[in-house]
Order: sequence, then structure tokens, then C-alpha cells
Amino acid sequence: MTNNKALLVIDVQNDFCPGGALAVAGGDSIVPFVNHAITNAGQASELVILSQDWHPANHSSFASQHEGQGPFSTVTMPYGPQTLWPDHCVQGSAGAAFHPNLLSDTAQLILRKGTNPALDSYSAFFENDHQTTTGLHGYLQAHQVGAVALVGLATDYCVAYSALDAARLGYEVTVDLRGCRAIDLDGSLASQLSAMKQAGITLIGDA
Ligand code: VGL
Ligand code: ZN
Repeated sequence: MTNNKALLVIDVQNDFCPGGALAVAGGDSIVPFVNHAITNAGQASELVILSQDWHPANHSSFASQHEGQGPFSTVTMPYGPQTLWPDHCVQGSAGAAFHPNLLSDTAQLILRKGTNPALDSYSAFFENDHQTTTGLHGYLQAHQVGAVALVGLATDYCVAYSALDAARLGYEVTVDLRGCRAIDLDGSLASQLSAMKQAGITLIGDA
């Protein structure tokens, strides 16, 4: 039986909000919507899972760790191409904390990802080698979850990677774009929206 549902709230952290190290335009404006989704999920006895981007200070996705490379350039890592970012969501920093207004107390699980300095993790299910698991699939299976709904930051990176992995793993997937905002680097938003539609993911609202 896999008739339970889970709400996955992806990376609603200060560094992805205006004023943060990797600010997403309007990132903080989703918080009231996300809080409603959290409250509604709790009332419907659905699981609420929050993910948190949680990098060591020397993380290899940081441009600062690559001599001569600036943020938003791309390097080739052993596991494939990797976009380089400004230092962000460093473990224990104020930027890595959840947005102060996020209703984080009722979540059953807080999943931290991106902790291996050698490997980035956009998806809440698999790291960027597409092999190393975070354990989320096992957790959801243990709780008989068959459907997941996603909101959070950023639409075209961690939300889309998580949603696409969830669809590949056989979950029924909904992304509520009213609770998401995008980075939109080199057309990434358009291409990820179309990839999600192709994968049979239900998109609610406008990006
Ligand atoms: C994210 C880039 C780098 C995200 C995390 O949460 O979408 N994007 N790390
Ligand atoms: Zn990151």
C-alpha cells in the first residue's frame, strides 16, 4: 500500500532569499504559500519533509574552490558538468538556516544534502552523480508514500531535480509553482519546466 502523501519543501533557506548569498528573485515571497501548504498537509495527515542545502565551507560546487573560475561558470567533475555557485548554505551559517517565518516545527523529517565536499546534490533523492542516495526514497517507502507534492527553491534546480527523480522512482508528482521561484540561468527554467511536463509531472500555477 502506497496511498500516503508527502509534501517536500525544498531549500527555503535564507541564502536563497533576497539578501542571501545565492538570492532567488522573490524567494521569500513564497513563504506564506508554503506555510499554508505545510498546515494543510498536517491537517490531512500527510508527511511534511523539509530539505536543507547544507554544504561544508570547502564544497566543490563553490566557485571559490576553483582557481580562475567565477560563479555561474561550468566545470567538469568526475560525475559530469557542474555549475559553480557563490559560497552558499554553509553548514551552521545564518544563510543556511530556514527562512525565519517558515513553519518548520511540524515537519517529520529535515533532510540535509550536499554535505560531501566532492559531490553536489540538487535533488533530495540522489546526489549529482545520480547514484548516491540521500535515503529519502527509503524513508518514503517505509511510510507507504506513493505521491509527493513539491514547493520551494529553486524551481529549476533543487525543486526540478527532486521532482524528476521522484517521477523516475515511480511517485505521482505535483509541483506547485505558486510555492516556487527560479534562478533561471541560461534558459534553465524553460528547459526544466518542459522536462517536468515530459516526465508526467503535474505543474500547478504559473512559473
Ligand atoms: C540550489 C544551486 C545550488 C537549490 C542549491 O536549492 O536550488 N541551487 N545549490
Ligand atoms: Zn547548493
